[in-house]
This record gives sequence, structure tokens and C-alpha cells, in this order.
Amino acid sequence: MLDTLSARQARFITFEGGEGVGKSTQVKRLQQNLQRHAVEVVRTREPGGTPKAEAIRSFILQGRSESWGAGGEAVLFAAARLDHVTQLIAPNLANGTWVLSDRFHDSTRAYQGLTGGVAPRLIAALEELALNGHTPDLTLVLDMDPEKAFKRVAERAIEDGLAQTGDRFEKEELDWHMRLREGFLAIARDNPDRCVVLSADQSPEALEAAIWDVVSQRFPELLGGQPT
Ligand code: T5A
Repeated sequence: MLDTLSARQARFITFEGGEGVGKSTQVKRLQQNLQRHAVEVVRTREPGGTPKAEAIRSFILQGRSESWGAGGEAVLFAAARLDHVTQLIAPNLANGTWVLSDRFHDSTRAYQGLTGGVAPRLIAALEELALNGHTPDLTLVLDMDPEKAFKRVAERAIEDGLAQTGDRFEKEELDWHMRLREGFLAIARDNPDRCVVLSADQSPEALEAAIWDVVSQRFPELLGGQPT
């Protein structure tokens, strides 16, 4: 049964949340856990995931798009997402391969929309273009106090021998990050069928176990049950 799992129905799972909450760590762990259950799965990220989208990522995260404002950046993130969906996400799902993405469209909603002030109708129009119907089956929103998450990012920078931490978004003020956190929680409240909020303020192992509980309950076929 297990070796036919991926061919039956591929799922699209996204990870969202503020800076340093542990998304990348948990995307990798979920990929390994799914592979242990014989699921074919690719791990990707946003902005990025394809050569064109990675080029846009570098441009934005180096701060070169800052003067374009939140509206211009929303367009850039959408352009990257359009290529990511068309070239990587949609073909993998069509082939029966699960896709895990470290950030996706909720990041544009939270950063450029709810925090950046871009109007919801413009965010929705860009989403329609970029997603082309590929809404995630499940979104895991990792939530924690931004001050604690910053400490993690700072410790990582020290471990990596970097004098300074962070890309341009990580350098925003604490108050901005608090609003961002509220933005992600609001998105989760508005999309209860798709989003699950998990406390990221726990050990990587405990969070990994909590994520596996959510994923295996949401997709019971992983443990031999019938798909919902
Ligand atoms: N953006 C993105 C937008 O504005 N709009 C958009 O539409 C999109 C898609 C992306 C930036 O672009 C913005 C948002 C972002 O600012 P990024 O580098 O991908 O940039 O930024 P982050 O997603 O924030 O990546 P980080 O690597 O900083 O954070 P993660 O992935 O949440 O955290 P992770 O796993 O790398 O962990 C950070 C550190 O903490 C440790 C790890 O070992 C690491 O050192 N750690 C833990 N420590 C203790 N307990 C745990 N449970 C831990 N989990 C991880």
C-alpha cells in the first residue's frame, strides 16, 4: 500500500510564520518523516524554488527592491511565485509528489498586505494570477514571541561567524514583528480549514512531533486510513 501512496494523491503543505521561528528546520524534518512513510516529497522555499524565483529572492533580500514600496514588492513576490508554481509546484503535484514549501502566499498576505498596507483586493488579484488554483492543502503557522525568535536568529549568526544578523526584513523594529505575528494569526483565524497554528516555542523535537500529529491526522492515508 505504502509504495502507491504518492501516486494516489499528492498534498501541498506550506509553513508560515515570522522570522526565525523554525520553519526551515521543521520543513526538513517533515520531509524526512514523510519519506519514512514512503511518500515522494520535494522541499522548496519562497521566495525562490526555481532559478528565476531565486534571482528575484536575491534582489529583494539584498534590499534592492526596498524603494519600490510594499506594492512593488508584492508584484515581485507574485512574479517569483508564478514561476515557482508553474515550473515546480504544479508539475510535482501532477506527478504524485508531495510539495512542502517554506513560506508561500500567506507571507505576501502578512508582510506586504496586513503589515505593508497593500489593499486586500490587490493581494487577492496577485494570488489569483500566481497560484492558478494551487492553494495549499494544509498550512502550518509556527507562532512565537518575536523577541525569542530574534535570539535564535542572533545565535545562528554568531554560530555562522557573521558580524551582523539578518536580511532586510529581519532588521525591522520589534513592533513591526509583533504586527506581523498578529497578521499570521489573523490569516489562520480566517482560514480555519486550511491553517493550523502551532507554538514554535518548544524544542525542535517536540514541535516535530506536534507537526507529525497534525499531518497524519489531516492525511490519514499516511497511516493506512482512507483519504479525507
Ligand atoms: N517574504 C517572503 C515576504 O515579505 N513576502 C513573501 O511573499 C515571501 C514569500 C524570506 C523573507 O522574505 C519575506 C519574509 C522573509 O523576511 P527567509 O530567509 O526565508 O527570508 O526568512 P525566514 O523565513 O524568516 O527564515 P529564517 O531561516 O530566518 O527562519 P526560520 O526558517 O523560521 O527558522 P530556522 O529553522 O532557520 O531556525 C532559525 C534558528 O533557530 C534554530 C535553528 O537551528 C536556527 O539556528 N531553531 C531552534 N532553536 C530552538 N528551538 C527550536 N524549536 C528551533 N528551531 C530552529
